[in-house]
Amino acid sequence: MTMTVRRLTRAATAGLVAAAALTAAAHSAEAADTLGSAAAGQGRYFGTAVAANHLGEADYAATLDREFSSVTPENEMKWDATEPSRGTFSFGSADRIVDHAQSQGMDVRGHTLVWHSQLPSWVGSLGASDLRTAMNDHINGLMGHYKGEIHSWDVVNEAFQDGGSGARRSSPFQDKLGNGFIEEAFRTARAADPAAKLCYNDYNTDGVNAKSNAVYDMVKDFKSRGVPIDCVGFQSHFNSNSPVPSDYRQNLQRFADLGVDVQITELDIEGSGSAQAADYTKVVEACLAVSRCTGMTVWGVTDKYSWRSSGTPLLFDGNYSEKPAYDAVLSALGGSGDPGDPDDPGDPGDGTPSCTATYTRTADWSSGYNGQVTITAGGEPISSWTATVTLPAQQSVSALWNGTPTWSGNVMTVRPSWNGTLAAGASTGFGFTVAKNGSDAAPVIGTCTAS
Ligand code: 9MR
Repeated sequence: MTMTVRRLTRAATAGLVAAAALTAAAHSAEAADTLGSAAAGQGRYFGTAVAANHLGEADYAATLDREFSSVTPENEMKWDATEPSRGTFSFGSADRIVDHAQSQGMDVRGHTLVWHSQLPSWVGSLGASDLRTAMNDHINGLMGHYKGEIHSWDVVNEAFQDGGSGARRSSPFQDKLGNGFIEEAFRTARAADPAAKLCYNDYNTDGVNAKSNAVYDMVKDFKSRGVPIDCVGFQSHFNSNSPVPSDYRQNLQRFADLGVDVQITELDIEGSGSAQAADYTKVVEACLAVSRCTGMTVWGVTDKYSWRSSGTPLLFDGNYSEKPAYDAVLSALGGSGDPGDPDDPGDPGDGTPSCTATYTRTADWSSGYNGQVTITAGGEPISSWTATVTLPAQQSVSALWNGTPTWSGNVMTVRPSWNGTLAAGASTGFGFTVAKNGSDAAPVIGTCTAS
């Protein structure tokens, strides 16, 4: 796929995008019983980070589509994913997310154009003049491809050091181009897509501290000199070492007072139960108290795929059940969902047997591999389950244990052998051995259904 062709294709679908957005707006007026619709009632978006490789999982997509009004590709728009070698752009995974979001009428946050991490090594090896050209080419390549389709771009990410100094972080951009690289990136970005909001995004800037002071000074300077900047993103990754700051609202407000929007861009809070719920409430209330806080994004749909999965920092557990934190956020947004309401999808007691299926490759050798599918019951006990495994065409299964397979072409449907009955939230699984026959690709696991 060449960039030019895809750019034309994307522009040609703009009419469809507008139509989808209208559908979503109509939907949100109906009932404020999801995060997205409740936030819309407050004039805000409520988004999540999304990974393209989970969009095929039915429960993941159903939760995403039901609850969220904005998405941020978690990794798919980063430099290593989009320009792995100089001048060769690859947009496949990012396009899948953007297409999915548009089909659901969701906004898209672009993340991220200039960042020291997930940066291919070729960038770091360029001399200053080449690096400047490469940075601007990268911004133009991404923003051109998605022109008119991105609500806000994180133009520059994490350019300041942690700790007390408020200094710039060392990176190829900082070290070779100096402080001016941020300004240059924003100017290039404005010209590339004048409709997109241009954000600076960082972490540990959520309260008033040396690092947020340094970002504040930069934004103030940009505003006074007419450097184009529209928004500041506060990542908001919280845990016991880095709790929700007591001056969070005050910090958001002082940035807003500079004349930029503020957004909570990567929210997650490690913990569980009512303590986690109370922390989420603080965050939502802080955003709602600042009129220029235009929206919130949590950094993932479900705890099981979080970058900090052991800290269970998100709103849905590994079975896509709503956690107390979910109910707290919905309620803080003024939503009408009832905590633990058995009629709410995903709440325990909703009377609907459900399950999820997750896959791992447990052993690997040159001619084959072992796969394991873990089946986990949702909020109700179940007496049986069915999962599908679609194998790449060349591959064949030579053994299967703890399950009973039936075949249709290369799709293997697996039902329990002895292990159909599961308590709510309990897990079992089946395993299988695959002959690769020249293909090392992973199988695709379909929706788990339960009775
Ligand atoms: O969640 C992302 C994870 O899947 C990646 O492995 C990681 C690699 O750097 O990046 C994570 O997302 C980061 C985001 O892009 C920028 N802010 C911090 C996020 C958490 O590390």
